[in-house]
Amino acid sequence: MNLLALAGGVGGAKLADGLQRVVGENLSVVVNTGDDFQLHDLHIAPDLDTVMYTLAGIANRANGWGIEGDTYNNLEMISQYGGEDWFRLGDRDLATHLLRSQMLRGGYTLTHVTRNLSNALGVRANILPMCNEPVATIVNTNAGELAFQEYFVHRRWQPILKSYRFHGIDKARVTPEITNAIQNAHAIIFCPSNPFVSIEPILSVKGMRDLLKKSRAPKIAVSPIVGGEALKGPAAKMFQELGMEASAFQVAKLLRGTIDRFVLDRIDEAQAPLIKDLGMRVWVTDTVMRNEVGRERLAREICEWVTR
Ligand code: FO1
Repeated sequence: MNLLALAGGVGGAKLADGLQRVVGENLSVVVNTGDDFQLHDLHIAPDLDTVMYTLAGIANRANGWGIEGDTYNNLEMISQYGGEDWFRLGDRDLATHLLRSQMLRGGYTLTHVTRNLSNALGVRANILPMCNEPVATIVNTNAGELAFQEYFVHRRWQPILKSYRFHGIDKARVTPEITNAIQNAHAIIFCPSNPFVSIEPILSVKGMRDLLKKSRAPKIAVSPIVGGEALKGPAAKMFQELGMEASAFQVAKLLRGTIDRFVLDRIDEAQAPLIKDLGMRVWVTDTVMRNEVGRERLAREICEWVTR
């Protein structure tokens, strides 16, 4: 069975890992690149790397991002020079950014570079950046307009969000690799990633929504909001600041018209009838992936549900 997953960072990477454990190289993961930015003249792609390291089995277990056991000698030196040290690039992680930047400067696409790096790390799934063109998520907050990592990491998502936009999205196009993966997918899974700044940038790439609409594969979303709280990061806070209730039902409403099935945590079971009323089939299970066993179990349940 060919699976296509849409993912942002840590939460999405966990389910992608579960799916890879079930179908191996028959998984393609389309990853948000709106979080990408330039630092020390390097191209940093946090979500791509989080997915890549997780699928390679080398992600830092405590953070979910970065590499397990990495050291920070370069960061100490940057700090000593008075350079920008708020974004913690580990020594091993730095190699990824150096090589990626070098290959991009050499004229290779981000899709090509990502395949190269992830193959070298032994990743079985096909990790696909949402587009090859640069796209940058910009948030408008009570502290003014901020680049995404400035908001997320430097300011620890404390500014109040008013709105957001994806700079460069008008020039972004679905890649041939993504077109192929969507056309061949037997199921399309929206991982539990932030609907505003992880899933929406992917869907906003020109051609993406049309391709998804044309696909007859079941389209299943797993809620990143469980019991009114985000599994990780600012999603719940963002819902509130944008004037919406932070709930699985609200996630389903945002994705109405794009998905036809919804995976709901047991804790939110009372919302199942509301989501069914949106015209979606609902599967209630334990969605919080505490370890690798949990990731694989959830992935397997989803695969069995769609083939039933
Ligand atoms: N997140 C942090 O909260 N602090 C960091 O210092 C940090 C460094 C970092 C380095 C490489 C990388 O690939 C990711 C990193 N992240 C860090 C995570 C990341 O920027 C965010 O979690 C995502 O952009 C949101 O999906």
